[in-house]
Amino acid sequence: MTIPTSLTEIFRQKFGAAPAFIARAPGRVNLLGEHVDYNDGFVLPAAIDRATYIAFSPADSEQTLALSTAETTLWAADFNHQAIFSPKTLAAKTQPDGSPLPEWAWYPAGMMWALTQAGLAAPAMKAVFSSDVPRGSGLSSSASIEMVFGVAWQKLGGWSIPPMQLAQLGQKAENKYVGVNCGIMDQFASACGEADRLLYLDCRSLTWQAVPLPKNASIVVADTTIRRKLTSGEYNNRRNACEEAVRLLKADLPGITALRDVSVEAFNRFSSRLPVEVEKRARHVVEEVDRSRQAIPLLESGNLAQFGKLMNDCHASLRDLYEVSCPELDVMARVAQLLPGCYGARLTGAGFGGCTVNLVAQDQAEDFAKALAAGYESETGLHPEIYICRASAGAGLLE
Ligand code: NG1
Repeated sequence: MTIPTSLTEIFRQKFGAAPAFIARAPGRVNLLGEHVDYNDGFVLPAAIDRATYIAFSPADSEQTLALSTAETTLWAADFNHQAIFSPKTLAAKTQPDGSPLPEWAWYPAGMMWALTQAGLAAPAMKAVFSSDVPRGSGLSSSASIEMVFGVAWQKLGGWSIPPMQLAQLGQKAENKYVGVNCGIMDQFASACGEADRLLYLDCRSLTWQAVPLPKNASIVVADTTIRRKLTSGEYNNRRNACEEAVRLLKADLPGITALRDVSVEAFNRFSSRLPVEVEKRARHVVEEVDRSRQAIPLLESGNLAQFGKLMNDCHASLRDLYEVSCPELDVMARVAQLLPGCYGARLTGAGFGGCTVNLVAQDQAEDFAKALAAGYESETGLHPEIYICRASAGAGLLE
C-alpha cells in the first residue's frame, strides 16, 4: 500500500472522515558542497524519491473560534503517537495538558511558530503524517517534515509564498525552535526540487539553477544503517569553529564575512594564525567551496571522472579534516570507490552515520549496488539498504 493510501485510512480511523488534502515533501541527497551551506558556499543537492506525506483537514470549527487556543492534533503514524499543540503552548513546547511536546512534534510546531512570526496564518489542523525518508541518515528527514507542514499551512492559511521563502522559514524553525544551527540546503532542496535535476545553489545570494543529471549517470544512495544520535552539539561546534576562523582570519583579510570569501591560496598564507582544530575545520570548508565551484562546468562537459574525484576528495576531507565520518561510512565509501562504474562516493549530509552518495555509470548501477551491499556486509556484518535514486519534484499538494 502506498503511504498516501495508508494515511487516508489511518486518518479516517482517527478522525472519522476522509482528509481534505494530502501533501508531500521529499528528502534530499547532496552530491557536492558539504558543510558549506552555513559558510555561504555552493551546494549541489537533489530532492529524492523518498518523502514525508501528510493527510490533513482544518480542525473542527468550534475549536477554531479562539485562535490562540485552537488545537492542532497530529498523529505520527511511524511512531503510533499523538501530539497536540496550539499557538498558546508553542513557546513552552508543551501540550495543552501541560505535558512536554514529544521531540518529533518540534518540527511541525517549529514551523507553526516560524510562520506565525512571519505574519502568515497557520490555522489549527488535524493531521496524520508518515515518512519513508530514514531518520538521522543524512537525507534530511527533518527538512521534509518542515516543508510538508509548510505546504499544509499554506493551503489552510490561504496564502502563497515562493518555495525559497518557505524554505527560509523552515530553516528558521530548525535554527530557533528546534535548536540546530543548520544552513539552508535541506529545506531549499525539499521545497525547490525538480524531477531528474540537480540543484546548484549559491547559499549567499540564494540564486540557484537546475542542472540535468548527466544521462549516463545514476545516483545511488547507500545507507550504512548507523543512525546518528545527539549530534546537534557536534554540528553546532563545527559551525562555531568556522565562525571563529573567520574572526581570526579577519586580522589579515579584513574584507571577509564568511569562509566562502577565502581562497585556498589566501588560506594557505594565513592559516598558521588558527588553532590546530579550527584550522582543520576551516581548511575543509575553504577547499570544499573550491571543489563545488568546479561542479557545473564538469557536469556540463560530462567530465564525470573528474567530478567523481572531487566527491572522493570531499569524503577524505570530511573524514580527516572536518571529522564527521564514522568507520561504517568510511567502509561504505572505500568499497564503492573501488567498484567498476563508480565515478565517486562519499558521505552525504551532516555525517556521524547515515548514508553515502555514489555517482555511478547508469548501465552498471544495478551490479554496483549488489557488489557494494556484499562488500559492506562482509566487512561490517551489517545489512545495508542500497537504492538507485531518482531526483524528484519539490514539496506540494497531491491531486
Ligand atoms: P542533514 O544531514 O540533513 O542533517 C545537515 C544540515 C545542512 C547541512 C548539512 C551538511 C540540518 C537540518 N541540516 O544536513 O544544513 O549543513 O548537514 O552539509 O542539520
